[in-house]
Amino acid sequence: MGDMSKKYEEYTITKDGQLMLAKAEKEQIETAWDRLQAQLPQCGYCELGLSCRNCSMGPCRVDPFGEGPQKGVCGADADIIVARNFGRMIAAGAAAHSDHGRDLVEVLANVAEGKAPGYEIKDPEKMKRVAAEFGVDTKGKDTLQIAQELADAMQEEYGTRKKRLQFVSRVPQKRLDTWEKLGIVPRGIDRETSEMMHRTHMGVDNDWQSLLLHGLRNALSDGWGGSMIATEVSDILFGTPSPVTSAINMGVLKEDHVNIIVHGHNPVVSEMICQATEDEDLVQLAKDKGAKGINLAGLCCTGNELLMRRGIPMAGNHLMTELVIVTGAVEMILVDYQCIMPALGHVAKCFHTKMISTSDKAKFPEMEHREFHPENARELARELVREAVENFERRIPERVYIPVEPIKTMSGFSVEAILHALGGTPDPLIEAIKTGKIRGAVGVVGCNNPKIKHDYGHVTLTRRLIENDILVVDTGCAAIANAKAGFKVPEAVELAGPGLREVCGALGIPPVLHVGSCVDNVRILVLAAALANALGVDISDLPLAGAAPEWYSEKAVSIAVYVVGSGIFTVLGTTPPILGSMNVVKMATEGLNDVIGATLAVEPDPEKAAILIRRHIEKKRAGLGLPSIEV
Ligand code: SF4
Ligand code: MSK
Repeated sequence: MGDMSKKYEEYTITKDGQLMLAKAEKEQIETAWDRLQAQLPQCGYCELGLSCRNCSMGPCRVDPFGEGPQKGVCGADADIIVARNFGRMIAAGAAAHSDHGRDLVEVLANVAEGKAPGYEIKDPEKMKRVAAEFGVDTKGKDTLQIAQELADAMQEEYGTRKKRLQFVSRVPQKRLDTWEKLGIVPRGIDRETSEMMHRTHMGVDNDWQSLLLHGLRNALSDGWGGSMIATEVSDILFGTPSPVTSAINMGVLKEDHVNIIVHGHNPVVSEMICQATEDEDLVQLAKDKGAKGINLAGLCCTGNELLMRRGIPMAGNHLMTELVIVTGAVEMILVDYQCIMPALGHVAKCFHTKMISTSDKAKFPEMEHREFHPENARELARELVREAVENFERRIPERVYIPVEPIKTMSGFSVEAILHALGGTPDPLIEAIKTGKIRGAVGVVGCNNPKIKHDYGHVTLTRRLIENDILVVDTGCAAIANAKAGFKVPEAVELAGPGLREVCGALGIPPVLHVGSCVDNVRILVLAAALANALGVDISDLPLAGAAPEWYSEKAVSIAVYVVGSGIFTVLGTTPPILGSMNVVKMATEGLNDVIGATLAVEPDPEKAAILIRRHIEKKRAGLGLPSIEV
């Protein structure tokens, strides 16, 4: 496979990816890269955001060269069409994260009612803290009673009756003042998404600026609402992460074990699968079938959830999800929702791998649907693990190819864990920033996209940042890329600049901290708010930035917009479909600075993105009166 894999160096920087792409080619298995080629050239109107199909007078398009039509049938021009399309991307992303949060709140309520065997409250102390924020009186009440009242209060967040979301109380006052002045304080989680869909219906909001403002509010209802609920309730139910060591890349699959993989985003199913793989009778069954045991691994953000909390090994990120099946070593993949390519079932058909969909809202071609609910989760998880074990006999050993050895990685850096590592307060971090040992911090987040060389954007940007004494916190598929590159072990401080090396070395932590899955980007917001409050400044004054070098999903758009709305400059590696409107582009990349104190930038080259970010960080340092350098 070695020679054949050379040509795939253009597709991915990862050895396992290159080798598996070569195997896929040899076995004539189609991947996302092949399908991208088949799509080229992609529609230019859509790329620019200039096509609209919001009603049946259309579909319409606006000619970017000024020669063809300049307005849709209804009269919408380029600015309106681009802003409406962008707004709908935000709404879809916010809806995905927030509905994920709602599912967790429902499990919390079921636990409280005793209807979720196998689930429990793993972090009652955190639950009490969050309950207090929601005004739940915890005195004299037992854990389940508090869980019920907190679940009820959280469900209220989704509706329309409130004037502002509860977690807005975590926002520094100066930031909140800005939101109030602009009228973008998020009210109800579903309300803001629903209002975006209303505004973008034909004949409603036809002012591109007002559409963009609501885009900010909608995204903030995700960041400080739905996603924040998802993260906090996951911690309450499954435990708040603390540092843990594990392994990563396709080498985590084991030739002599039954391999089961969980993929998607919501830990509700995977936590139960994890428990079942440890059941002694099922492990014994695996041994009876000739395997040495049961090996559980993760993909994408469901994998991140298990890695963060339980140190379960991680097989790969978004673009590795098809290739992992091509190893021929996987007995079963269980998916929940989000980022699951509908191609997976077709790839699995070429192997013995069983594909199982588990969510009532996410069904896929060529997958067997076995629906999980809190009441049946424990039993169904056992049933499915048993079936995976039985499937081991169908594996064809000659087709098995596990291409690399795993890499060590450290994970589990929740805000609580970071503060603990710092000795209980953010002061040492603030001190290191003040002296310039750490120049600033950057969240490197987001997906893979076959339009960008796989993992190249994440790894190159992160490498340049840490070399220049900038602490990186990462989530999602970016976090997986950086772990595969070896950045997440304490020894990786050797790759960092002298200041960051000294600080991380003294604390025994890597220079790149894994803070979780996509919804866990809110941990970065919470940390940023804590730093701003400690310094008595706005988040936008801090030497911070965000980056999504290889993003593809609508959720990433919502994240980018709520990060900017929270005051953090953010660089995107792929261009969002807004280039058809210079007004929207100028507002996003310049004008927002006066409005909200932060902007978006687009820079596909991660080397240049690193320079942009370093300049921004030095500018913010100078603004705070801290020593700064020329970049
Ligand atoms: Fe065309 Fe306007 Fe209908 Fe969009 S809303 S499809 S621009 S007529
Ligand atoms: S899984 S949203 S590809 S980060 Fe969260 Fe990865 Fe992006 Fe999905």
